[in-house]
Amino acid sequence: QASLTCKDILLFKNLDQEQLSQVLDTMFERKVTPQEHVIDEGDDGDNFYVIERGSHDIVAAKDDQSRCAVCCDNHGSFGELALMYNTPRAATITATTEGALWGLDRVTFRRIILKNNAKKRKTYESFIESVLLLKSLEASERKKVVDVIGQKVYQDGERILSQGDKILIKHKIVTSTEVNQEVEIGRCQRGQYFGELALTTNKPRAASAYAVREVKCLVMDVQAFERLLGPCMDIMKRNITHCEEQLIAMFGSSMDLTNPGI
Ligand code: 1OR
Repeated sequence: QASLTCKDILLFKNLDQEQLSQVLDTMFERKVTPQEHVIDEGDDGDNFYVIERGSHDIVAAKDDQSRCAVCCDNHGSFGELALMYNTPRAATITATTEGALWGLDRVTFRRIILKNNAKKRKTYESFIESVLLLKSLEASERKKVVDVIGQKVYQDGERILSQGDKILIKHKIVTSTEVNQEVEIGRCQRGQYFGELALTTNKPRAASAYAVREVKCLVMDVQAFERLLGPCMDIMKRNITHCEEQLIAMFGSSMDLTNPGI
């Protein structure tokens, strides 16, 4: 069923009940077979797709010679960029197995999802402006960041992220110095962030984070961020000195970044 498959789709998260029902009612099923091109780079955008099952290759031309490719297994979505920003398709998507997709047409996507996103932008724009990590982005890029964040609330004491987790933030940050013993290393306040280290370095989480009282986080979907703005690392590199200062403040030395000691 479309509703089950779509429950974790970020772009649907801010919809109210009525909007969500409208979207789900409009979605149609599309079966795909191996080697079928679901989307061709450069085409105009017709539909947004949510994956019910099946694997897909996603290939985007980086420059004249090089391409970058990822594969997508049994979950996730694609085809939002052309519809959101009125741009040609940014990648070619080919089914590699038999599969099924839920499609949403451009008109409904723009009428409901985009309208909702405009509201979300108004709510978060000034907050995003204040986040240091995103200062290296251009203003137009920062606007787009709002499109790839969702909101999540954590209760007092709840673990927000775990040390050692392979990829994937607000208050207390804890690291272990001895086996199984956690020591508080700092607290984050409004406008600060955490969790970016594992994104830019591809290392396991260097520390755990727990909520102190109720905490409201804006959570950024890394994959969506990368699709939209290019690999995180390249973006963060624009601001590398600032990043390093932060790391040194957090860990004592930037060496710990490459070897979190887990
Ligand atoms: P679209 O409407 O442009 C192609 O149609 C879709 O592929 C695109 O929306 C995204 O949903 C999805 N770069 C661009 N588009 C991507 C990427 C991507 N991944 C998935 N899509 N990159 C990943 C590697 C191919 C490049 C990241 C730097």
